[in-house]
Amino acid sequence: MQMNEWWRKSVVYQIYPKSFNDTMGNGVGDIEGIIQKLDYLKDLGVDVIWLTPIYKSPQKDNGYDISDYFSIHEEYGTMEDFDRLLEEAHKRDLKIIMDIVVNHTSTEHEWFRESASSKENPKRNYYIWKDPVDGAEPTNWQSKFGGNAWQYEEATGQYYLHLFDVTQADVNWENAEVRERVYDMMRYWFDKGVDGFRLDVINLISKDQDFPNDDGSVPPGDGRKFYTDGPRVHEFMQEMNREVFSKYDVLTVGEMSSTTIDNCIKYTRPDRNELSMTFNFHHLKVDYPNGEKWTAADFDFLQLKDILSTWQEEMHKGGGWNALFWCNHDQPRVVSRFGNDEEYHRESAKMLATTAHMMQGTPYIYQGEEFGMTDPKFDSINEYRDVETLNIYDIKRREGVPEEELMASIKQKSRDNSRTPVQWDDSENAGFTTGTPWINVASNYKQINAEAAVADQDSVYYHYQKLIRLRKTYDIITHGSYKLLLPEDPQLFTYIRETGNEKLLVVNNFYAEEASFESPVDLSGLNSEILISNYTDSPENPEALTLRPYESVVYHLK
Ligand code: TEU
Repeated sequence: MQMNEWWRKSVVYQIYPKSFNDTMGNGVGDIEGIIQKLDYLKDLGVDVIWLTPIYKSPQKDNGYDISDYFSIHEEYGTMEDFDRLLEEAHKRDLKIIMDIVVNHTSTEHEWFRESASSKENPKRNYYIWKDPVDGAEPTNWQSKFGGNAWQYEEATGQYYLHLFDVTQADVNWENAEVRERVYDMMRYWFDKGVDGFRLDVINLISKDQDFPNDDGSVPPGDGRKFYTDGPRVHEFMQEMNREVFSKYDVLTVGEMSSTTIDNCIKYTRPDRNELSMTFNFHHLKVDYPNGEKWTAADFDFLQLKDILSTWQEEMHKGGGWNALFWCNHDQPRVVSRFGNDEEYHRESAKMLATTAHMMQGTPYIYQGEEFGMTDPKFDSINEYRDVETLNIYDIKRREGVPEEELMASIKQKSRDNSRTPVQWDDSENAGFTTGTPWINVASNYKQINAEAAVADQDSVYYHYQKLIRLRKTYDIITHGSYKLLLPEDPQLFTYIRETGNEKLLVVNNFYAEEASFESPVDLSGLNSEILISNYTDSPENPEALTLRPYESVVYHLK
């Protein structure tokens, strides 16, 4: 494995611009607001900033519905603002990666407007159009945002495919001309100096060209098996790398919906020349009973540590590379989901940070995670903005799901849980805007905000800062092997990293109850040093421990 790429030791900070920092007073975050926080990010110690889409967009899916890849959405600012952000970030030795959405475009993109205008239009085959079958949708595939994945257009009497919202039309990757247009656009941003891409649902771009119905014999029966990690996906990744990525020193991270370990090893093994690393989401479905997202449920702890550990062990063995993350703009806040956002807020947020950051891969910190932002727990559907949440609400209410049951699942699972404005300080609107925020600020902003965290040496913020520094200091975090210990323990998530005669023992109590730990590996004769703990007085010798609520300790042993 080539281990010298810079991104293997980097930590990435994800910014959702709409909710980050508003300097125009229109209630929406903007590029100038990001520039004003670059020193805050530099002090945290991150190396790379990932911007979710800032291109021109109708904002039906907050920018993941792009109508022009070569201009900046006006609410965020201008291209000159972006150029200034890039310059100011690079001055601080901060890299910027952009979010690129090429599985679909907005139906307001000029390509789609031309494609939809007539069957003879030269751009007709830029998208996926099919005739009705028996007077109905061509297949029974389901949109990820609810409902059938095909939309009928009267003008030409055909359906177009949309795996997401009806305003997000899937692009036809079988068309070589389309691929060339996409590569031209990628080169444009790399030639400006952008340091990489996060590629949105990139493993969905190759569809089974027979477009078969899903008979449901292989769950979940929504058609995803006919386009997930599809027939030509690796061919397309290798072409994209050959035509574009290979010509720049960039980080490329693929968002892989419903993927497999084998495919992620193929996407990221250096000799295959595809991507640097991948996000997978299996560990973030352990509170989906029977795979159903929209049912409120506790998470399955044993499944959580089994999935994370299997991915660690198999990707290490296979030469792949993981993006490590607990949350992003699509997921609930991790301290509310897997920790304790009340009595043990600080201890559990630090424990979760340590659990992820001591693993092998490139860690991603989602805006506000670094000081323990929580879910907002909105009670009324009127406070939600997310197209997926609102679509699901309408569909489930029409199906007769009781309002109280439905709102319980939305409160726990909605993507808006991570999209409330960053809580900068205890002033009005948490210092996010002088206007009316596009979505309400969480009510706990006076207690949980960046300013208070930076002023408190024992805050979650400084725990993240220290974890980031440890990654720069100890090669074992980057290169060491991974092995889960005590897999059946109902409270402890404990693993060991090894390289040569050096070990990292990571012991995490995931619950408020005390837990006993007896080391299952022989540690005798090894010198032990605590690298980080979320308590000030954890025992120096790890051989036998009584762990306090959410206690998390990393021992360096040689
Ligand atoms: O997300 C795709 C994705 O897999 C999740 O949105 C998931 O499908 C959804 O939450 C259903 O549970 C990417 C972006 O991160 C997301 O914000 C976009 O909405 C989506 O693609 C479409 O571009």
